[in-house]
Amino acid sequence: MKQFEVNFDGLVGPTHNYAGLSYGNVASQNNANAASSPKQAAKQGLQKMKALTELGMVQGVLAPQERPDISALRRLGFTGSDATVLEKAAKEAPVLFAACCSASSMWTANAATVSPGADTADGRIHFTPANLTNKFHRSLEPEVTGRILKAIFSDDKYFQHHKHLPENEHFGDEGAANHTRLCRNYGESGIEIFVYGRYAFDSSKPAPKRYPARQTREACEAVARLHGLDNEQVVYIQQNPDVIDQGVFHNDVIAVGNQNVLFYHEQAFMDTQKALSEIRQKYGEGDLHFIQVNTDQVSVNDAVRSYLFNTQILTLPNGEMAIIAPMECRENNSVYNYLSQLTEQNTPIKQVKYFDVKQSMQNGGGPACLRLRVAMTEAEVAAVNPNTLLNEGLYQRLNLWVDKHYRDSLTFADLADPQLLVESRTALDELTQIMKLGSVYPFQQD
Ligand code: SUG
Repeated sequence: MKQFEVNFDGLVGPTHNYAGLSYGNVASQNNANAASSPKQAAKQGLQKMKALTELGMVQGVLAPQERPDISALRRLGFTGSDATVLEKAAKEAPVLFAACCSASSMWTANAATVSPGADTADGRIHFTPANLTNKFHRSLEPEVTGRILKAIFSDDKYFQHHKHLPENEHFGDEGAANHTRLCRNYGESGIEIFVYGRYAFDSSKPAPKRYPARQTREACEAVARLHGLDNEQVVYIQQNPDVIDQGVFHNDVIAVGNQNVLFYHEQAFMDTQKALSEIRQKYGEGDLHFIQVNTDQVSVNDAVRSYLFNTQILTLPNGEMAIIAPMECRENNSVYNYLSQLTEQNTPIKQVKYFDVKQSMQNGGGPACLRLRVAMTEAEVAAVNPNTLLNEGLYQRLNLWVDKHYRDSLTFADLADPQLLVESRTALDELTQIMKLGSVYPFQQD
């Protein structure tokens, strides 16, 4: 039986913009109010997806969410026609309004935590959408994320869906961005690593001082319980609070794993030696590569600016691994030098490919933020909604769809344009038909 890791990338939505909504995410704050290009953003994402299929990978697509989120604005007390709601909210509460317009669902590493069938008690793939409670604009995502996941992974013989954790900071959960899995083969049981920023119910434990820790230990434990994971196969690691304070708002900004490789920065974790020895002991027999990048090779600041660790490590069909990196890694000298010598070392990583995902990077989303990994067997892949798996035909169709519906440029003032709401809904309605998702959006259900 063949086994795959399928990357489900978020298709960038038509309202992609820079609103400076993510305190603690340096890029989001630095680019606040810059003009964005939704069209370019969506195309950059599609190009990366297409390139991965050309490398022989199975590539999936996750649909964006409905924005502006009129139902959220109504829930917050804005009334009248949709156009009036937009106008009043933009004028009276511009920050709230911007939050309700964010296309942040594009970063599907935050869509959910996924445990493959080889790890779970009932042998099915388990999904828990992330509640994303720490940021208001992101907390609007989990309900529709759950619906989209169910429309893609609908066969309950293979797939089990849970509701997102309680919507409270105590259970702050950011999904796969703080979760990685090590294994020999994708279809064999592996070690699931959950990384958290703080304990919610014990304030005596270390926590960052400047920026928020979005993920709690208690949330990680709840997800592991829901997924029926064996404690002997789970490792919980606390993120180093000092790096959160330097802009590492998710673990996937400072560490990434794939199969028998864990690639991480020296300062990523609170107690690195303890974590590594627990991983080694639980992993058992077999080659395991801990690739540690030291501060004198690449500083935390350079890692955050280049997104060296927000790279995708892929196992190619020939068994070698490749790193999918953002162009920013090529432009940073220390990072580029590091990556150039890495492929010469005795590790499975043999090549680095650079991609332009600048539109996303400017909001703090690199290649790894844009994808949700699902390790699957051939039978499970066959049970996925086939209209969400990228092939030449879907790629062409989605490109034409973007050309037809997306704007070249967007500023804050444009977000209140009632025509943008019409354009977005028209686009999404057509998308649900292309991808055969059914009526997943609130506007399709009213
Ligand atoms: O949650 N940025 C996202 C970036 C998410 C990156 N994901 C991972 N690391 N996996 C966030 O901070 C910025 C939106 C704005 O400012 O307009 C934003 O939501």
